Amino acid sequence: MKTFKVNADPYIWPFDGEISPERVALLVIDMQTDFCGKGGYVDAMGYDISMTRAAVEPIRRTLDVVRKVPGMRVIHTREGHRPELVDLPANKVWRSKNVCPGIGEMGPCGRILVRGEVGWDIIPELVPIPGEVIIDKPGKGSFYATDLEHILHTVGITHLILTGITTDVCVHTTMREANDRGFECLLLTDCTGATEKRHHEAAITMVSMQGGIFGATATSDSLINALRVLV
Ligand code: C5J
Repeated sequence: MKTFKVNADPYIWPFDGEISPERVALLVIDMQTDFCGKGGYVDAMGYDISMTRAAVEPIRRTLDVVRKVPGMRVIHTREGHRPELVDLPANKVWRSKNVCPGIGEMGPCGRILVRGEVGWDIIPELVPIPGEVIIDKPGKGSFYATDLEHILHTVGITHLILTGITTDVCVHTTMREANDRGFECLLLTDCTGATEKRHHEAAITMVSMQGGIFGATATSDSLINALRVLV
């Protein structure tokens, strides 16, 4: 059985030596038009989408390699709400309406963060391929109100490699949820992005404090180099 390990910070990942790819999933979090596309939610709020788009090419290169590794899984997530908005908490509507446009309202790419709308879907560059799991989540964390944990346990995944957007919100929330559940996590720093550079950097720094409180961080090149022995 072939295994791998990654040069990471603050320790060589994973903590338990080498890992077999069958026990690892690459998580691609919320690479949706609403978070990184023209006319999407983040664009409509007035943020510079080059910050979140910076993750697109590194994720694409990482996917190219991971998809060739026998046994290693890819799982995508999408943040969004049912068209009836029955899963959209009142405080989330209130907050989003204050910065405009509100979640559930019409924008250039359809209703903001509503399932089935153009803006809610994954961007064409990173579209999932057959066999890859897609998790639809109503919140920031990928575990909250989804069957992600059940799926990971069922297929024997114990280690997660996290990519996607945004570093400080959905990626960090997911990493914290995963770490609390005992999943060993690695965050790929160039495969994430946030609406503000200082928040992106702070979120990365936070992972490795206290000896790796939420796991470890590495670049996509470090992972790709480590995977070369497997492809
Ligand atoms: C946000 C996310 N930022 N995917 N969602 O609202 O990080």
